[in-house]
Amino acid sequence: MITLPAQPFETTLDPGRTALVVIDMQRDFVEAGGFGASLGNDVTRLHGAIAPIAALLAAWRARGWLVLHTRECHQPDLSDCPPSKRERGDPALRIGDAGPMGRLLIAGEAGADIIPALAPVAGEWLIDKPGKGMFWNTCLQDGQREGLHARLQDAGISHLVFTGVTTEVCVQTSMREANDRGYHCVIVEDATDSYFPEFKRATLEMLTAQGAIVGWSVHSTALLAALPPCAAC
Ligand code: TIU
Repeated sequence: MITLPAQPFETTLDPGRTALVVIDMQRDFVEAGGFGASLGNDVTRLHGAIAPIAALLAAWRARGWLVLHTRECHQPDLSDCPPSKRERGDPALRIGDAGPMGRLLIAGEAGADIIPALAPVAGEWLIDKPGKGMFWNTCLQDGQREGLHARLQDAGISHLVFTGVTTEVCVQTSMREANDRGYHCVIVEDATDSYFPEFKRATLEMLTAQGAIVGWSVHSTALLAALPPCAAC
């Protein structure tokens, strides 16, 4: 087992049974002209997470460990986008409207792609999700709604390391869903970001409070230093 100097106390990861999860590092959230910007957000606030995620991806790839990327996006006919989601608030553009990177949050459009710096490579899982959490309505197989959990179980995954954006929305929802399914969850504090720094800080505190009620947090440098050496490193 790998020992991590985490918050709120030391924890462990099981090498080979730990997947790196990269939540929604899509152009629609990170770049100008996308969904995040349409909600009135300053997308540059998310850019600090890119380099730590890239370093973690390199470490996982060098060891041959599983990597999952998620994308929040909808079908072109919006059949998986409930009106309650599309009609919310007063954005400059709504989900499915045409923007500079194509239709917002629609699968197949340029804005829905993962940013080039963190693009998935062969063998990594790419999970399209219509909600904020990565387990709901993803990896549908034979009409079963819990496909991702079954796939992770089949792959022998027991521990999940969370990164990506935004901390309090899709990362937190996914980590909570995973915790309820029995995964040992760790969030990497500098590899996640929010448009609202105070929300990020509060989320990290609430996830780890009460004796790691949802899981642990760790800095990427401490995580990388704790990983076992490998031939390709
Ligand atoms: N708006 C916001 O902070 N986030 C989202 O809508 N989705 C994700 O967090 N990916």
